[in-house]
Amino acid sequence: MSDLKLFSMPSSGNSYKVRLLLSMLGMAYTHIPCEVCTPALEKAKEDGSLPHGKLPALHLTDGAVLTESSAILWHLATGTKFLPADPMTQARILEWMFFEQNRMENVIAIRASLNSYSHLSNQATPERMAELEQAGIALFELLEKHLGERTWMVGSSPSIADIAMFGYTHSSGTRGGYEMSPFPAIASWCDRIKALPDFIALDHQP
Ligand SMILES: N[C@@H](CCC(=O)N[C@@H](CS)C(=O)NCC(=O)O)C(=O)O
Repeated sequence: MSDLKLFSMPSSGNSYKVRLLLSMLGMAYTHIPCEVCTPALEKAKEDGSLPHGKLPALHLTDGAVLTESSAILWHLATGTKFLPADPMTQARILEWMFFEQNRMENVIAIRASLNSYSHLSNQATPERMAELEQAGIALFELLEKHLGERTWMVGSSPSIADIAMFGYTHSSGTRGGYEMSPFPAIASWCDRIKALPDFIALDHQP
């Protein structure tokens, strides 16, 4: 049996989701940081540590390797308070996790990447940024309505739906360049997540 090992990108929301849950679960692991455009990332790709060529990748103690942040969150949260056993609650959690990957990530995370990674700046044309801004605002309006009516994304306690949705949403203003003041329910929800025990910020490195 080897240690639990996480290959993760320090600046990435998808990797952050996994680091955040591991912290909240109090799980010990070895962190292998692989930042974008660094030799560490190239090495991890070349030596087979990233079966799909992407981060995060969790190397389990039995040698299995799990990729895709949502699958990793689901695996780690199984049997914990972050993934209640009730089937309808689980379906709702999946609903938001798919929403995050299919609707949010390709707008919010892309705008943040174009805004903050210098190697992508040539793709950050005014037209593309404006298009992503409008698409993001429509998503935040939807999320604002949802969170205006409840405390957590699903049910009455924080779950991996909150962690998945928080991964990029929390830094939409600072990294994505979105004006977030019209969305107070989203801000309050972010504050509730930040107040949870063993919360860590994106830039906290294990
Ligand atoms: N849907 C995947 C996305 C994985 C992904 O695209 N990871 C990016 C960072 S957010 C990555 O590995 N980029 C490095 C590269 O493509 O070379 C997940 O949620 O894990």
